[in-house]
Order: sequence, then structure tokens, then C-alpha cells
Amino acid sequence: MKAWLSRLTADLPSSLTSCEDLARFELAHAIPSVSFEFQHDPALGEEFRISRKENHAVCIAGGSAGILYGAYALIRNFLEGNSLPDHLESSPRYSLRMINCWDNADGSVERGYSGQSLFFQNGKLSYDPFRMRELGRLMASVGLNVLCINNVNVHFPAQLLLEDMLPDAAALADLFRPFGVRLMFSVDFSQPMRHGIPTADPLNPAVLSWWKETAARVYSAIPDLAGFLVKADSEGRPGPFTYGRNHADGANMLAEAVRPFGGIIVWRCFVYNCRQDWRDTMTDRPKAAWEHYAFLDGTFADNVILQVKHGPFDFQVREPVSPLLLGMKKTNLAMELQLAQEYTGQQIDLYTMIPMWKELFEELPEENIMSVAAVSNLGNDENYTGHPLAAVNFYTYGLLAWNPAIDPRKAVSSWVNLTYAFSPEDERTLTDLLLSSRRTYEKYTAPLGLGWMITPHTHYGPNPSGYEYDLWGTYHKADRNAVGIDRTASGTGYLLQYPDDLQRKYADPETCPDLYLLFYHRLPYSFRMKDGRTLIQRIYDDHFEGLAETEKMSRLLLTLPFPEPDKTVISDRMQRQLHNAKEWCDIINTFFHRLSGADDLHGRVIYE
Ligand code: GCW
Repeated sequence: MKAWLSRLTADLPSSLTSCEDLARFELAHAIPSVSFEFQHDPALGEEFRISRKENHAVCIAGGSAGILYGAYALIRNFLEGNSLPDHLESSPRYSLRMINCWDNADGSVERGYSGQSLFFQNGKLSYDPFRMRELGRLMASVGLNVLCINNVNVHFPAQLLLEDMLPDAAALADLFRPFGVRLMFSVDFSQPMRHGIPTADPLNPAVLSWWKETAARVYSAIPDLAGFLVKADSEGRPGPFTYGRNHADGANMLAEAVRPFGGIIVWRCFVYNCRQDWRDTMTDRPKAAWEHYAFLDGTFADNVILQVKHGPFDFQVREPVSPLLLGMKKTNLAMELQLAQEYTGQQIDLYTMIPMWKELFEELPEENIMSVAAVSNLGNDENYTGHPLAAVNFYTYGLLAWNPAIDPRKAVSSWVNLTYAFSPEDERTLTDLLLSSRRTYEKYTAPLGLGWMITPHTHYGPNPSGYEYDLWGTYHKADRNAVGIDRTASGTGYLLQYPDDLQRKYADPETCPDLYLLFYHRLPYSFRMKDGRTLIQRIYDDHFEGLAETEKMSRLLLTLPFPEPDKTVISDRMQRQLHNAKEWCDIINTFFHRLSGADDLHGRVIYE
């Protein structure tokens, strides 16, 4: 077993058929010295309650999944060297805690950085049952309960998941069931058109009946399928706009089809104009999600969940929380995160996400956000995540989705402990290093809320003008005087999508936190930051600091006693990260130096 469960040595037998069986098996192997009793109470569902009996046995009460989650909570605790608690009660904050895989039927993974698909090969479902059990264990051990196995960009033949591939998909669902994991499928909105229906118009009765029949067939094969995930009218995908319908029309039609089976429709809100003209200053991409969805608040069926990317752009290192997540109070929402390190170092550079997620979760309202989803960072590499240390993101995502109040340090050190069983000092070193890695990456790439200075399409390495005159709507408009976009009321007006208190916080560059400064404001290089430095000096300083921190990180990391093969992989990727950090630092500083003509106050090397 790879990753954090390496200390659960027993291979899982294929004969396990229920959560209770699995819980019993895991406890007997991980904590053989203690006897456990289960008290099955379906009303508790995923919640668990742990208590000590008079005979010293530990009792776990819960629904089937609750018993399993209770067992893993005890095991994690025990393997970390803590004594078994006499009392522990816990229930998940979010009811759906999802992993979205962007796996294609040909075996490739969109934005995948750890090998090929775990589920598909050559146009078919094709998986190793042993690895599926490992994956189920990885998910269950941190409380993740829904797995969408195919890409939201549903390329043919993945559509066949609902048809020819269904028997194999049902067998896969059987494999995950004992882990409390339900499958989900991404569907193509225009799918009825492959079956002789001339339209995919959501208000056309023939379209609805096709989806109803399809849902009936799919649910008879997989009765506990979580539902369908849909990317519509986004980056070339088909959707209701073709027929002059809105996204509530589209989502509600599908919701009606899956409703008899208890299914849900997860509908993504990543809709924007990806054919923008850079000369057009009225269109501002971060405004797009709000413009497409806010007016529909309250019109979605109760088995629809809108899945909103955490920020208004697209998984940049630092974005403010999406205004949709704050504003759509009468709609079920899920926040979407991305474990796959598309813009955040591609599982070459270290980038531990939990500090970033914590900032986001702290902003969320309590009421209507009932689910979280994360784009998977897994592939068929031996260690699942390419970079062995990238597994910390999968692990801590699970813990956070269960309990967003968790302390990031505790979550990260728990992963370090379970994965490597280092001495306390080495555990602390690695934990510190992981916790600071996001800030370091931010400094050497595009700090102060800039984002998007990355190489187009591949999204690795610097290219400060790469997206500048392009059609994706992601501009910084740096010229010889200033950089950034004014998104306040006097600019594009994006900020007006927020509640008043947040508008006040960000509207004035004097009070706007530095980390978001250039996201909200266009400022001259001579602008005085709160600490007295000029903006241009701060840009230089951040980049030099980011590089210096990476060099320090590399020295420290290589002193740690990683076992092989992790040691070699980590050291190889660290070299590549060093190279990347230097490229970013040199290219971005040179770019701004050439534009601004301002020298670095400390006379460090900036290239002409
Ligand atoms: O950022 C973009 C990615 C696409 C992805 C899209 C999305 C699945 O570059 O690869 O497509 O986001 O989230 O739909």
C-alpha cells in the first residue's frame, strides 16, 4: 500500500462486502490488542459515536458508513501514537465529499500529473481490482464518499458509460460499495442526439423521456449511483444555451430524470466567454459565473447542486472566494477545489493546499453549502500522485471536507506521521516545509493576486505575456506605468457582486490586503504598499524571496530520511522545482524591470 496507509499492512481481501466487514477487518489488523463492538444504527448514517464498554471493549455506533469512518478515525489516531479515546463523536460537515476524476476513456487524464487513468484504457473501463480497493481505502480512511470516474469534458466513447460500459461500471460500483463510496458519472448534455433524437433542448419532451429511460437503465444496474455531473455551455461543451434555455431549465430536466432513484445532478458553474477579444475592456471573466447564475437563485430543483469553482477565475494560486458561493442563498451549492496541480506546480513543485482551503472555508456561509468536490490528483503511477508529497493534498482534503475547523498543522502532521513515521523533529521539519510551500510558490510565480503569467495551455512555467492578447479573458495589462485590473465600482464592477462588508474591505487599495491587491486594483509601480515599499520593489522582493525559500526548502528536504523510492523521486522533482523557481524569478523580474525601468533597491541581478 502506498501513501499514508502504508502502515496498514494487511492487503484487503476481495471477500469484503460491507462497510462493517471492512471496519472489522481493518481494526483487527491495525489494533489487534483491543476488542471492538459495533452498534448498527441506520439513523446515525455517516455519524459515529465511540464509547468504552464496562468490559473495556470499544463500541462504535453509527450507520454502516459511520461505523467505517469511526474505525478509520480510531486507526489514524492509534497509528499516530495516541491512546484510544473513551469518547468520540463526529459527523461530517458536508454530506457529499466528492472526488472528480478528469479521466478519459482512452486512458489519458486531463490535467493529470501522475500517469494514466486508474479506470480506463483503450476506450473501455479497465481497472485493477486490487488498486480499486486501495483507492476505496484511501477515500474511506479520510471520509470521502463520492467518486466521479470520468472527465467533465465527456469525449466519445466515454458517453458509453451509460450504455455499453454499464455492466463493467456496475462491477466497479460493487468494488467501491464496502468503502462507503458511491460512483458518479459525468454526462454529455447532447447525449440524446446520439440516439436519434434531433435535439437536446431541455424543454423538449422527447429529450426528457430519453433521459428518464436512460436513468432507469443506469439505476437498475447501479441503484446507489450518486448521480450525474454536468459541464454545459463551457469551453465548447454543449448545453441549454443552444436552444435559448437557461441552466435551470437544463439542470432541472436532468434532475427530474434521476429523481425517482434518489439521484442528484451536480451542475458546474464554470461558464464564461472563452472567446474574448482582449480589446474589449467591458467583459471581465471573473464576473461571468455570477452573471450566468445569480438571477436563477431559487429556481433549481432540490436535487440539483451547483458546483462552483472556489474562485471566480480558474484555480489560480490566490483568488478571492467566488461571489456565487456567498450570494446564492436559495440554491444547493458545492465548492469545487482542484487537487490536480494544474496551475500550482503540476506535482513537480511542492504545493500543499490546506492553508489556501482554510482561507476559503472561513469565508463560506453555513446554510446552503452542503457539498464539496475536488478534482482528483490521482493516476496509475505506483504512488498514485506522481510526487509522493502531493498525497498530502488528497488526505487533508478528506479531513477538511469532514471537518473544516480542523487545524491545518494537525492535518498535515497527521499525514506526515502516518506516511513516514519520522522522528518528532523530522516530522516537524517536513510539516513546516509543506505548510509554507504554497506561499513560496505564490511568491516566485505571480504574487499580489496577479495570477495568469503562466505558459498557455501547458500551465507550467512562466510566460508573462502568454495570455495577454489571447481569447481566455485573463489579462494583467502591465504597461510601463501600471499593472493589474481595476475591478471596483469605477472599473469592471466585479467587486459589486459581493456583500457590502467585503466590498468595503477590497475597494480601497490602501486597505485591500496586499495578497489581493492587483486582482482588484490597477496601480502604478510607484504605489506605496502598507509596509512602505513600492509596488515594483515588492514584486522584485517577492520573487527573490520565493526563489531563496525554494533553495532553503531543497536543502532541508534532502536531509530528511525518506525511504526509497520516495527519496529519489522527491530529490529529482526538487531539482526541477528549483529550476522552475529560477525561471519564474528571472523572467518575471526581467519583464517588470524592462517595462518599468525601476532598479532593484538591493542591486540584485535582474537581466536586461
Ligand atoms: O482550467 C480549465 C482546465 C481544463 C478543464 C476546465 C474545467 C476539464 O484547463 O482542462 O477542463 O478548467 O474545469 O472544466
